[in-house]
Amino acid sequence: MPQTHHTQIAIIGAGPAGLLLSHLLDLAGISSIVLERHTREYIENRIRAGVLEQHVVDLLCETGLGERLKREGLQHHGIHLAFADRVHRIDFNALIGRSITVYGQHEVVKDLIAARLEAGADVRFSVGDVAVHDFDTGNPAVSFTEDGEAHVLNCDFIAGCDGFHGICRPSIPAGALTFHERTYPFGWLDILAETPPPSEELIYSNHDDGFALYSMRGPELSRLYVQCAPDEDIANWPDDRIWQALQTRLGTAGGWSLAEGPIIERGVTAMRSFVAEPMQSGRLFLAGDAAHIVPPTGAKGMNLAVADIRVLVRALETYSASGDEALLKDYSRTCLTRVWQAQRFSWWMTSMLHRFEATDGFSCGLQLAELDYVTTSDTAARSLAENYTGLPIS
Ligand code: FAS
Ligand code: PHB
Repeated sequence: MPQTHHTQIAIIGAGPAGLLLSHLLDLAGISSIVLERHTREYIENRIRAGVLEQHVVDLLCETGLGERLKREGLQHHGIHLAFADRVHRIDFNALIGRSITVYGQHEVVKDLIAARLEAGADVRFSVGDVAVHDFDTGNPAVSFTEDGEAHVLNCDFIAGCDGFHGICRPSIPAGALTFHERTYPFGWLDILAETPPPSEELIYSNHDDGFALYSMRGPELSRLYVQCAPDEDIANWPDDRIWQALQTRLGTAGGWSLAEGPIIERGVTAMRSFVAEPMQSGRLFLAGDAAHIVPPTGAKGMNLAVADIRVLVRALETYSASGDEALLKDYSRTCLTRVWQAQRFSWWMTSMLHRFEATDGFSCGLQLAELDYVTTSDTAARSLAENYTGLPIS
């Protein structure tokens, strides 16, 4: 017989979405259990996003998770665009008085897990066979195995925070969701290298050889990306080829230099835009990558997950306090407004900065005109700055 448990909110996935949901629900006096298939160690060392929008930093600081973020996060007031042997700085501060913070997603996850466990929360790692049931009824449940034992978790609602490859979205009956997707004819080869970044701020480079991004995780730790084939075999990229590509695509216009150093992590990420609509089915609510994916050029992935969680917490809090389901019913519509804005911005940054196979003379001209406009018109630069630092939270 499976062991049975009860909680108000069953949360599938201990990524930024699932852990932040559990944290904010706890602050609202709502119980939850988080089920994660990987080990704690694995998810705390999984290198992913690195840019936090202002509203995310504010939320983490306001809810007791800002201590290390404030100490180790790198606040940036601009980014650099390099193209056609020119460089231009988009000055967020001068344009809109806002900033971003560079702080690794895995650091946010570490802080969240530490805070959850310190609060005595029920976060279960290395669980298996997670399946969701009866979310079209008033009594949803989640079954899972732990140390070979079968368990059933009865709950009021299920939060599907299990990412793009999770089980929650595919559990929703076919036909109930509509999918909108765009794939890109390239990917990103990413490295983490023990070397100082070429600039204190991020550099986005549109180069004849392809896109490159120069980011960081600290003054001696660079996070670097080069455009590659979508199904690139990393074995085709020995260290010297990676460094050659990064040196070339950095160019000379910015007067920057990139010192080569030990590469401690590398990978290839495919690029896609994806939206599932609606983001809910009965008492199952999808949040973050479980519902939408953006190409990382706009640095929106993790920030969108946080924005979804804000909306879901407010709706669950209102329901738990008064039984009023209006905000729960409106969850998808509310989230999707911001999701589509982030999709537009991420597609625009990706289209403006990457080399497409079919880049003919005309689309090349358009790309340069786009870059020329955004670097010579304050109105256009302000729009980029507003979207990059994070559109106002409703
Ligand atoms: P996550 O994918 O982070 O978390 C989902 C969790 O659910 C995972 O821990 C997973 O193990 C767990 N899970 C899945 N199936 C399960 C099951 N059946 N049972 C139990 N648990 C299950 N964004 C950027 O802005 N910049 C970047 O550079 C960047 N790089 C990225 C690189 C990669 C390889 C990926 C995949 C994404 C990247 N992103 C980046 C986007 C990323 O930041 C996501 O938007 C963010 O992780 C979304 O957070 P979650 O929705 O919590 O999903
Ligand atoms: C990162 O630092 O990992 C990063 C920054 C900006 C992006 C994508 C990734 O657009």
